[in-house]
Amino acid sequence: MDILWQYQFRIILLGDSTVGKSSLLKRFTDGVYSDVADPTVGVDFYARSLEIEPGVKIKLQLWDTAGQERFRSITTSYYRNSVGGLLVFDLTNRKSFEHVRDWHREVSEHVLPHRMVFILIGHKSDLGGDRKVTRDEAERLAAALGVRYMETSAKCNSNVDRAFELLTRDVYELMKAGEIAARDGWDGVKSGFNGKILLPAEEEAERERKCQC
Ligand SMILES: Nc1nc2c(ncn2[C@@H]2O[C@H](COP(=O)(O)OP(=O)(O)O)[C@@H](O)[C@H]2O)c(=O)[nH]1
Ligand SMILES: [Mg+2]
Repeated sequence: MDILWQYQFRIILLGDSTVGKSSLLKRFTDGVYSDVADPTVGVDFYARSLEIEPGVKIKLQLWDTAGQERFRSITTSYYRNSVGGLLVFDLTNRKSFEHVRDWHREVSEHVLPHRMVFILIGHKSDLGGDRKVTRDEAERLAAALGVRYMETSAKCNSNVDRAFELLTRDVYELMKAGEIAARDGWDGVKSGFNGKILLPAEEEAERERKCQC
């Protein structure tokens, strides 16, 4: 049963509209894909747990930016309360690739003095014939930004799990090294240990108890 977690990481998806952010999330959390994604229907966040090493389960809270992709329309707290981000572009859409630097700059500025861990995602790799961005130039951008690069397809379920796992692992390693830590008033990383491991139901009760004060 999927009830215990030691840490929760809050991760956001960034990138232009229609690059495939919601499709990536649906594939990763529900295992489904639809060619007729409706941009107006979406949930705020998705969740899935990963066992990052034996006995260490990390709950990922994955936030979608449905309808807010217009540059600078996303609120600062949305960035600030996240520990990781997938910078997504569409391999068949040159403009979406050119905007990656803008997304990266926008977010990095807002989370200062803290840092966000990113992974660059070239998405829709199944549409190889329509490719407008080479792997080489995407890798060069990733190197310039100091992040990993991965090509994914939600349609063919290629590299989707792997991309989320790699990002999670990077955050986890930085946390183990003490470079990222849970802080009061910050939702990026939460620890399930509070002397004991809380079950979700207990957490709920705990929150309700606090609210009555
Ligand atoms: N060929 C292909 N199309 C995709 C893939 N992922 C998403 N799409 C399509 O791209 C369009 C936009 O996807 P969506 O997830 O809504 O993008 P968002 O606006 O970034 O959330 C939809 O028609 C999807 O079906 C993929 O991996 N391959
Ligand atoms: Mg969407």
